[in-house]
This record gives sequence, C-alpha cells and structure tokens, in this order.
Amino acid sequence: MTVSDPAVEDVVATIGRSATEIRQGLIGRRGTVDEENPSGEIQAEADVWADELLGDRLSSIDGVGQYASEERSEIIDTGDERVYVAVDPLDGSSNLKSNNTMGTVFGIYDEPLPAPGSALVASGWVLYGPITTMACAQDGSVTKYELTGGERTVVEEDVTLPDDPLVYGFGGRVPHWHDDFREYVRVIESNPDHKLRYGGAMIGDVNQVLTYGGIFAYPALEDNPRGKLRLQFEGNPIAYLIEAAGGRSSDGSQSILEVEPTDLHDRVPLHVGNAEFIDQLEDALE
Ligand code: FBP
Repeated sequence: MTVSDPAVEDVVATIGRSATEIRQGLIGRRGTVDEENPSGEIQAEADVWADELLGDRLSSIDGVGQYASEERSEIIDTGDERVYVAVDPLDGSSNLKSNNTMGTVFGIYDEPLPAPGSALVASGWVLYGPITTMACAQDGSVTKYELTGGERTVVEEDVTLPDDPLVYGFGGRVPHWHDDFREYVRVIESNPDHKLRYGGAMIGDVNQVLTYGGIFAYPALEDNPRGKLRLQFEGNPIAYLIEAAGGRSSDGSQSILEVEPTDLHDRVPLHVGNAEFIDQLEDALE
C-alpha cells in the first residue's frame, strides 16, 4: 500500500467533514457517563458519542482494515487490509466542563494495530478553537486547513516550526516530575525569550508549538512511569506531524516513532517541539 492510497484521503476528508457536526454535538453532552475508557478514565458523554460517530463512518471507508479508539477496548476489524486508523475522538475532553479548547487526533497506519509510529502514512488533528481547523501531515509535509460546514479550505502548505522557539507547556503535577526533568524545565523557564502556554488539552498546546515554536511535554512521572498520553492515539500522530514540520519528538531517549508497542493502549512519555529543545531534553534525561 502506498501513501497515495485513496483510502488515506477518504479518511482525512471524512474526519474533516465530521468536524462541524462533532463541534455542534458537544452541546448537551458535557456531562460524564458512568463508564471508564480502557485507560481507566471516566468518559464524557461527548467522548462516547464522537467515538461512535467516527467509528461508524471511518470503518465504512473502502480500504480501512481497522478502526481503533482511545475510548474503546476492542478494535473494529473490517477484513480490509490497506490502512489502519487510530483515533482519539476528543482529546482534552476534561476541558468540556470549562469550555476550553479540545481536538480530534488521528493516525493512519499501513500496518495492523498496535503499530509503531514508523508505520504511519498520515496523521493530524482537528482543533475546536475559536474557529475549527485541521493540521495534517502526509508525504513529509504539513498542511493547515480551515473547516466550515463540511468544507475544508487550505490556509497554509509546507508548514514548519518557526526557528526561534517561543512557548513551552509541561503536563503532569510538578511534585511528581522526576528531578532531571524538573531541572530541564527550570532552564527553559529561566530564558526570558520563552513563555508558558499550557491549556490542558494536548492538541491546543501542540498547535501552539506548531504555530509559534517551542516545546510541549507530558513526561514520565514518579507515580506514572509512562506518563499519561497514549502511543497509538496521541503520541505517534503528534510525533509524526511535528517531525514532518521539521521538529523532533522523544520518549526521553528516542523518537516516539521508534517506540515498539506491546498493547493497543500503551502510554508513552511525550515530548515534541523544536529540535534543539528535544536534543537538550534527551541530554538532561540521560
Ligand atoms: P484525553 O482527554 O484524550 O484523555 O486527553 C488527555 C489530556 O486531556 C490531554 O489532552 C492533555 O494534554 C492532558 O490530558 C492533560 O492532563 P492533566 O489534566 O493531567 O493536565
């Protein structure tokens, strides 16, 4: 299967067309359901609803062999064998309560799941901000779109991270950070050229890194050695896009895309941004 497989574009186009409906569907679905996702997190009504909508639509596309989601333990297997789709239907759904930004993250792999990020052929995200936008990486380059009423309009091609990094955002509770990570953060924070941007939804924070340059991390924690974010649904797609935009990713010692999965819902310590920041981070965590 080559990256020019029409199934890749069909998946991206379907997610783009669904974005306005998902955004509208958040209204009235801000509560929680009495269920947990496979990562043991209480699900929002909107998590379940967006997952069902995307699961139905994406698994029906010709060429899509699997649909997997952060919100469901089982993979939808269609018997097709061309592309394999992993989705975080609503990243940052804890932001629903406070009406802050959220997103939909997707990764399109050419191997059955769970798969390493090196098997990605496309990835991206939809950002539900003041306006709805998409960033998508394919063939080594990143394109930004605006999404309105089911239409997808290119607003920028060959997107790359700015050379001069500006923003930083680090997740997890500070007392739970490892000492070497905490020391690294102090160095970043002490530079007056940098400023804090942390909004509680990875997609909003990573989109700021893509726009302004900088670093986002949700690191390994003393009480959670693999951090919080999921490799298949968050780490790989984000790493693939940021690396396509000229940045770097790391689990602390290697590109996220080289991490071999053992389970569909594996977590991974996630650090993405300008290459020099990630190089410095890996030196600090050695
Ligand atoms: P999900 O909503 O998909 O579970 O995303 C997890 C997430 O909300 C990320 O978007 C965000 O970076 C992180 O958790 C925030 O975690 P915390 O609430 O610990 O700061």
